[in-house]
Amino acid sequence: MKSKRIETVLIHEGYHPSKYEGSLNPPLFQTSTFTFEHALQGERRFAGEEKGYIYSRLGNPTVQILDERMAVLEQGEAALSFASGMAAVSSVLFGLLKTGDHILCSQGIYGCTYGLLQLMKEKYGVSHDFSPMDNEEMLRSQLRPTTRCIYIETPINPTMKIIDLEMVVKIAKEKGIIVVVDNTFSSPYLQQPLTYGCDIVIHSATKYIGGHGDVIAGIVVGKNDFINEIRMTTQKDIGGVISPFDAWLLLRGLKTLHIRMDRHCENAEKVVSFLKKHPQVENVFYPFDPEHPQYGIAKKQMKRGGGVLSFTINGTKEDAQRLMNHLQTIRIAVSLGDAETLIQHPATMTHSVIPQPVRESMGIYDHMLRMSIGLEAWEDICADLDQALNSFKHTKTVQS
Ligand code: LCS
Repeated sequence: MKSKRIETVLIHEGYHPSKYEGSLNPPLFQTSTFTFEHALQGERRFAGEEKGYIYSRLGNPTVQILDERMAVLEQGEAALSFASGMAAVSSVLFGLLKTGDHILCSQGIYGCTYGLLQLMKEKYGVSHDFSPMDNEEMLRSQLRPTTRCIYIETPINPTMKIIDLEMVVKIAKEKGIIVVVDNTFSSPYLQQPLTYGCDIVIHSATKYIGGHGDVIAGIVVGKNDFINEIRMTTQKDIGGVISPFDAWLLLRGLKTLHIRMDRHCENAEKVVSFLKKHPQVENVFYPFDPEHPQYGIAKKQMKRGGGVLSFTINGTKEDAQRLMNHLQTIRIAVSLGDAETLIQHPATMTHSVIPQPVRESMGIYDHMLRMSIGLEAWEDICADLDQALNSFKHTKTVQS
């Protein structure tokens, strides 16, 4: 049969009720271990001579359903779920790299991923550089003979800059470099980097995949060989596995990903047009805004612009904080992809571990705010923003 559409895959892939007493929903195998019928069965399972579960750090049926669904959603061969997005990122990087290797990274990444790169440099001798990856020439000039991995966020957290996946893959393939893409901001519904030839996709499933702000989890998708290697090394031996209950919640969240994402995008588009007209707003950053410098690339590789946007105000850091404090419906919180609209101040929150000069070279300024647009009525989100933006009207120091 022809492969199914994404909306159907989100709901059915990897599960059939007939295998589980007709249960419409995948059962939750909330167990740490699995019993063997006899000693030899245990020996065979450990030796890989017989299929079957052993211990939930090594595999669990609920988790396996999630992995199979995610692999198909990202059009990869296999997937692995983790206890957090950072467990996924670190398991991939520690699995791929060794002392002396070099990572070329998009000029902008989540604060804790930045922290991990620093740790890998200082303690394990894996170096990195940041690159805007704006064009082929620039990208080529920043590759070293030791570059083993190109690590990308697109859209970048929180600047919403876009990296051209097709261009990066073309150059990486010439040099045998592995391309890793953190696809958290788009979810597989809006962007599928493996279809452009990228090698590995990572998600903080905490965000859109879970969708309800009640799970911390991560997922990695890629080729069988790589996923098996990670399964048997950094996942098994470092041990950042997902709990069966969290996998179950993610399976529930995935069923509505398409509907939620469409609504997040529709609401974000409305908020973008509202913010762009507001006199207190300096700049708005959203991939599907025709004025976004990489609008053409975003259009090429994303279905829609997503639910996250950032903006700078005509004011100071204190004005940005005052604005946040005036909000009534919008919640002040990090994370994204939830039903609730969230606002945070990257310079003092998600990206505060990055030293200010580096942060500014990435385009993260003190008068910038990031919003994750939720599923409320867009009119209410805009009204809340409007009253909060007007709160510093008469006190602001306009930036030159
Ligand atoms: N990758 C990206 C792009 C992220 O935004 C995050 C978390 C992670 C990886 C790590 O995932 P976690 O371990 O939290 O599941 N980003 C956050 C943010 O922007 N606000 O709060 C967390």
